[in-house]
Amino acid sequence: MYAFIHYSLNTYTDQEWGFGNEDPKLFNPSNLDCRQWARVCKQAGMKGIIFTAKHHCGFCMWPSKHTEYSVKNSPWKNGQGDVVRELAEACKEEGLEYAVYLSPWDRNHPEYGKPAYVTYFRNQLRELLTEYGDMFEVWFDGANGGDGWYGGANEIRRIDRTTYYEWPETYKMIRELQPKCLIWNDGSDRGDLRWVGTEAGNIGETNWSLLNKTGDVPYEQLHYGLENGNVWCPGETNTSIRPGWFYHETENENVKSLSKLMDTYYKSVGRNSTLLLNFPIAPNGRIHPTDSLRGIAFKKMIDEVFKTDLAKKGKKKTQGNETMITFKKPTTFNRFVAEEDIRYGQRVKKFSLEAEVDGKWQPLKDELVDHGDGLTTIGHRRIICFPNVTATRLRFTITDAKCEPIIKKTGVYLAPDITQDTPDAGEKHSSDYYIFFGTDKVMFVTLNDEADVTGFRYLPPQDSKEGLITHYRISATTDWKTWETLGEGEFSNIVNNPIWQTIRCKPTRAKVIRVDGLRLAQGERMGYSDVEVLTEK
Ligand code: FUL
Repeated sequence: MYAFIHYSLNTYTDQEWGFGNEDPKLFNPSNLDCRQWARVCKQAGMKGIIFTAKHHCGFCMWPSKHTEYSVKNSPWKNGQGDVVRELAEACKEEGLEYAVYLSPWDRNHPEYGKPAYVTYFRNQLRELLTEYGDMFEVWFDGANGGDGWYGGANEIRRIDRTTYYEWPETYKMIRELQPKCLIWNDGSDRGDLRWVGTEAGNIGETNWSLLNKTGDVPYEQLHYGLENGNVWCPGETNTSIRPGWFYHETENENVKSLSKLMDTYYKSVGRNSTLLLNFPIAPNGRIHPTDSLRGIAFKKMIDEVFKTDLAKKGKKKTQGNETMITFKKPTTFNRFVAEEDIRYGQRVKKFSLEAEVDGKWQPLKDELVDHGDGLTTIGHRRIICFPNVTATRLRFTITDAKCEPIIKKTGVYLAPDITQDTPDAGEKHSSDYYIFFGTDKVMFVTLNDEADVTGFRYLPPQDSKEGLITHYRISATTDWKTWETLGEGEFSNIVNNPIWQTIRCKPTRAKVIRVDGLRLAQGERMGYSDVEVLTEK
């Protein structure tokens, strides 16, 4: 587990993606404290921190020599500050590893889309690789919505992701300057780690750490890996402790619950993946207390669950592909852990798990999977979760493997019940409206009674990109004749992170809200999972 930290001008504009024309003067935290970030992350069990040195808006959190669009033109520390340096030092003090996210897409840079920008990008990366000590990873996000400020051009610029950034050259530079630094890239050139195809916090229950060296990586391969791939490329599950990546005050009530975080843990670390958990920084320059307390509670719960290996209280005997654990007395447990020695590769393809209850063998399966029993490959670590079972023996049998399996560890645990904790804290669903479509791209939401509307919320389709609105216009009327625009813009990052989107407006009298889907991610007909109209109390 390691932490992501999202912090940039977006923190001050309440956005997920900046357009590139936001004023550097907005960056003026009252109490920026990278040591607080590092302490919280450490106590939350994180081994390192990956920091958004530059997000898509192009604003640099370090005083780069190569641009004026950075902290050096902000009022913070009179332009003398360097967040990257403060964080690198704080990590060192706390014994954490440090890394950066450097967005290839830059909505500020005038040359974006032209060859000159690639040189600029590489120069920035060189600065980060040479002036701040060792980095454990470098994160190149693949997002590219097309439009941006681009030095005032204010236009859509499309690039060819497979050729434009000349990744082989850049990789060569990274390998030379920091040979141990891992490359994360969801672009075309294979990095050392792969995205898992979703930002919801789960990887496939069958997760091979292999991909093919070349060729496209469709969703199935991102999520499940490739059983017979020819290059080692493990999955890194990235998700945020809140719905969004950046801090939004409106999400203070939506920090993920402990049970949601544990679910994420089982569906990432417990599925042969690393977990990259994001903590957004609040406008004052610190991790919000709700997030830090939740993060620390998360680590405490992991420690609690895995405190006692009940197998150690019994007798374990391995013969061939079968491991039998015999307990001294009937023992209650609900988690099983197995680990392969991945220095020799990931070999196991299938196994079974059985508990002897009252003298009868009964099969166990992973209750967190949607299909099958989840007893497939193992890899670095596989955690199988099932309801409490009280058994005298437990039998773990490898039934299929690529070649001789090498199991490093097995363990049996009893996790405390935390179901009283609200599982999906904060995501309300309410559809008290009459909704109908004017055309395929115009939706009307009629309120029961006229009200002073202060905002509108949109929950996009959850299972596909079809009909998902990326650019919207929201307007309101009381009489179907005069319409007032409540907001128009982009739902940033909605494709990868299809969470509730909130648009706030000055109180406006309305009976009907009109939603125009100006651009859709896919398809011709707009879709939604739910909508909500915010009104004055
Ligand atoms: C995405 C980006 O577009 C988001 O803003 C965020 O940085 C996330 C980690 O990756 O693709």
